Amino acid sequence: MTGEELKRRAAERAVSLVADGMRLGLGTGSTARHFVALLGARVREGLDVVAVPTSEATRAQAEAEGIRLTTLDETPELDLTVDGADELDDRLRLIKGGGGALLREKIVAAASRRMVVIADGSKRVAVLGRFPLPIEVVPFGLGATRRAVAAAAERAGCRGALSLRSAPDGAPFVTDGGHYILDGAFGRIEDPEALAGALATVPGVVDHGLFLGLATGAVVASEEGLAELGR
Ligand code: ABF
Repeated sequence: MTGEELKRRAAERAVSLVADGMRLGLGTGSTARHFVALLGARVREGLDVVAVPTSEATRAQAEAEGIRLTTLDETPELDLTVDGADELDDRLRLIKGGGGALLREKIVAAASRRMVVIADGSKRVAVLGRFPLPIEVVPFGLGATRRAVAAAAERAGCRGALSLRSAPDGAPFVTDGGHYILDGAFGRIEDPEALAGALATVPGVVDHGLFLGLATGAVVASEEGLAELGR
């Protein structure tokens, strides 16, 4: 089975968790894209849901699929968010933000009663950190913020290169919120809570890709079948 087929499998299972009348959060990335496409098919068959997209890319896809959209101002509490991840561990701690949408993804996940991660088996790790940690920062003061991020990470036992993410044209990648992203190649993050706490103290850091205590469940598809964690 190809990676895309595995992602689609996980997305199919997640679509079966959606019921009439639900208020949904729609994730971003190639796995979430399968979910949005499958959800669109269900909507065209008569399923009645409203949804908040976590990125402009997902908004465009959901609109094209005919999914009714809302905002967190109109609908501040959601029933279920389904989103991908770059890594997840057995305690449902995540690294997200490889696609650059981590800030909206985290706001939407935090507004949801349930957040279910969909992923192929390659995303499951024993210890987070193989995937560089995305850290969203304000462009003003970048040099100083970068030094402060490195110092904060070191206090939490994490060292490694912090690279400013680039767009395909070589300019800095700019998020939907108008911010930059530093990718922290820390290697094993032994204490994600300590790192999250340290990063939160740095002025200029808007948010980071450690999602701790937000995911309530996961559907992970591999050649062996579907593994479901949490709820
Ligand atoms: C979003 O998309 C991100 O938080 C994560 O970075 C990425 C995962 O993408 P994919 O499903 O394409 O691997 O969920």
